[in-house]
Amino acid sequence: MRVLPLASSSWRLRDSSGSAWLPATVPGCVHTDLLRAKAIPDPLRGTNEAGLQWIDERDWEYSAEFKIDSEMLEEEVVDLVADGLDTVATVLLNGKEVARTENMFIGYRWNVKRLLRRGRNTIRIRFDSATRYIRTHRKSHTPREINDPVGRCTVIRKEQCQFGWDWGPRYVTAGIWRDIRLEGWSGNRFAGVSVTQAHHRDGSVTLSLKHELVRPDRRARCRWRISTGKEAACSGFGSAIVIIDPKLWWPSGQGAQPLYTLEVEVVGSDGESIGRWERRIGLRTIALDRRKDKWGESFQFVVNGRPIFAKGANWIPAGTFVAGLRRRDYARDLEAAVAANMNMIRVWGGGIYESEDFYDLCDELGLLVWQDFMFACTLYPGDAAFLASSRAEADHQVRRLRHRASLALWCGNNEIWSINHHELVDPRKKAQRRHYERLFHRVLPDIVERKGGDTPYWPSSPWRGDEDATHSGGEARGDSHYWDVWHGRNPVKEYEKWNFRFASEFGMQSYSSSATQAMFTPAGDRNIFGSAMETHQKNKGGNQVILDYVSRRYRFPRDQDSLIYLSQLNQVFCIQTGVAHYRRLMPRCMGSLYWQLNDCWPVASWSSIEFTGRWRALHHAARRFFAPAVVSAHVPGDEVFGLNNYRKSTVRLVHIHTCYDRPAPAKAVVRWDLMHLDGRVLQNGRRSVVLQPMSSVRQQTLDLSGLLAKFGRERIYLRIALEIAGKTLSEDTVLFTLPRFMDFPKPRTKIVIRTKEMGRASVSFTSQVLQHMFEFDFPGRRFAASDNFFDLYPGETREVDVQFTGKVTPPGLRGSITHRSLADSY
Ligand code: BMA
Repeated sequence: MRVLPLASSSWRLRDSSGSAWLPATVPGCVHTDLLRAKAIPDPLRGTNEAGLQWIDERDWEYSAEFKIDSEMLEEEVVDLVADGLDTVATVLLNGKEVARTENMFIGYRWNVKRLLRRGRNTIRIRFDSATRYIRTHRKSHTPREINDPVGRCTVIRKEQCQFGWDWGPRYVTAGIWRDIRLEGWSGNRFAGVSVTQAHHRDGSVTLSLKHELVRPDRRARCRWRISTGKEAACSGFGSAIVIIDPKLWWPSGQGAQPLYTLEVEVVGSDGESIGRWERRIGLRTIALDRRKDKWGESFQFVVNGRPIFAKGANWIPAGTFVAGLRRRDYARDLEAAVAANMNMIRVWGGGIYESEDFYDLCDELGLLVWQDFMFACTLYPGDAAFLASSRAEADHQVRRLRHRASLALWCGNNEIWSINHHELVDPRKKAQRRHYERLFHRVLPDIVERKGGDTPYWPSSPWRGDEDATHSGGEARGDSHYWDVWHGRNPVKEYEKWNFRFASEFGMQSYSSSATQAMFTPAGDRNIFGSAMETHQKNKGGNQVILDYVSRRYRFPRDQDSLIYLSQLNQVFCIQTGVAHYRRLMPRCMGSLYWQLNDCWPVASWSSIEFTGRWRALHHAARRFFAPAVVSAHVPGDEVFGLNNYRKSTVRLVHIHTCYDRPAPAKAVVRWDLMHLDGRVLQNGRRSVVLQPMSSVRQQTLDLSGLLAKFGRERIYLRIALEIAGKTLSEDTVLFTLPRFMDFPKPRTKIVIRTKEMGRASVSFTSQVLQHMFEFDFPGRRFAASDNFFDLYPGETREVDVQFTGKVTPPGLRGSITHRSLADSY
């Protein structure tokens, strides 16, 4: 195979109506090219979004010249290979049309030999306006819109959140968004290998290789070589590889992630090599285990025979413009996911099938991937052309990703069933149901079954395996999205009302830090109801919802920075309530993926990592509540407000639970201290326990009715902790009333800063009183801290490691450190 890269040619771009040519980047897109050429202001800044909507009304043209030598032309076939064209493209070589495309997610390949000539050639790709395509195609498809403010984005196979989402801007872009090249070959072409694994009782593994050739050759054979990099490689001939002593791949927290490099060469019946294929694979089995049990039907991922409680979050595209995102862009957030003790990421269906870098990282880090097909929320058309295009897309993506160690599930779509359930079961709307079923119950599962190796398929998220879309259905089977808290504005306690089998979405918004807001608007323009901030709050009424939940729990903030801080504390409170509940439910519930891990621009959103990479309070908390060994409290009852604001509390008992998901048992100590805000210990206790793998145990129940009555629920708190080998691995603070009713003493903090080598510092904090959700910052500096947003207990010193980018000195750090806790917010 002879390859001529085209992405590195010098590309130019112009508006097809004949504007001047601008330099272009491939892979890239129109918006980022225009920005680079200073032809538009920064799309992520201020209110620029509204003024840049003209871009998608135009047609755009990319052009480049390249040289071809005679050797390439001596090949029998020369394919033009485009891994991604976004989206309505006409491809021309030397002025002749090669093809037209209308699906961003298909990798295309056309034999263009007859159009090429030795020496200079020209390639031109014209992108027609996708919004015009939408206006002129499938006019009869007019579904109820869920996210697209203009409408009908589901008629085109293009990244759906480009059309606007409740956390992202509307930038309908165009461009060559993945690699493009020429591939010359003769005789035959080796198109890929499907590798399936059989894990035997004796521990050995057999890999079965099924090679795919463009021209059938029944006598073609595989020559293979497999190595881990550490041990001597093994090689052989044939379609089966037996590995006697396999090093198994595990999700993070369950074991190591050894990856084997598998090289396969296919030798044709003429004895000539047809081509080579090389990928990294992991030896593991992954099953979605759905078996009848006492609650209904299980929904759990089983890896190498071991049920895994899925801990993680939902992934959206890592940028507003996805072309050209690099490994380091993905590494930042995926490494942060693992640092927060996650083991699963759900690639949500309104974005893109991610790049190889993304899945490389998931394989290396041990992040299981729940992979949606890219269909989300709104109903899709079902005409033959649409289905054929979706089939080709699925075929391309399944074959591209099937060897991935991390790939745990293919899921048909995001929420189309649950959101449109009423229409889909409506007997008067049979065609819609038919279209839905064809795509998600026939076309996609068929491809996964035939081409996807061992990866399971699940038609939608959420889905129950039948028509039931109720919460109680999710208590028996399938996966659930729970949005009664946030969208439904229900009390946060209602997370505990439902015993879901698998919680694949639930979320609470907060504001990005002011450091991240500075990316899009100056300090003087950050009033949350002003237009810059509202442009960066996409959920309709989102600000009101944040304020609503914040005001239920906290005092009126003294300034906007305090509001941002409180919005983040509230987000922690909500998601922690949910996750702790789902983990306590184990093994009935076997997964908890919150909405959402990351952002695609600086915005108020449900994410735990801001667009700049800064961790919101939630991400620090996630590291704690997803830890392998945790202690958590279940406090039944609630504080309720009756007529005329009369307040009553039914809180009395505290159940202290441990949840543990490491593979080996551990001896531990559960401790509790009932504290008065003035520092007195009112009652305490400890209990030695043995934590069994995959266990959730109620270890202790305290009846605090007497002490609550005696000291007042506003003045006491319970501190719970879990120790293993003398080290506190998990701790938490339980409050018995809303924090706004508590008189947290005004704190003073002693800070000691010691710098170490290479921009590292250790910072220790001591306070004489409880400081709830203590946060520190070094404004203007970039740093990563081993912890933040924690409770600082009276008389104790908390030491935190901080890694700065750049040199630091103790006086410099002392001069810039800021800190606060809840008592400073009002
Ligand atoms: C879920 C997702 C997204 C959405 C999020 C927040 O339902 O699937 O479509 O962005 O909620 O509303």
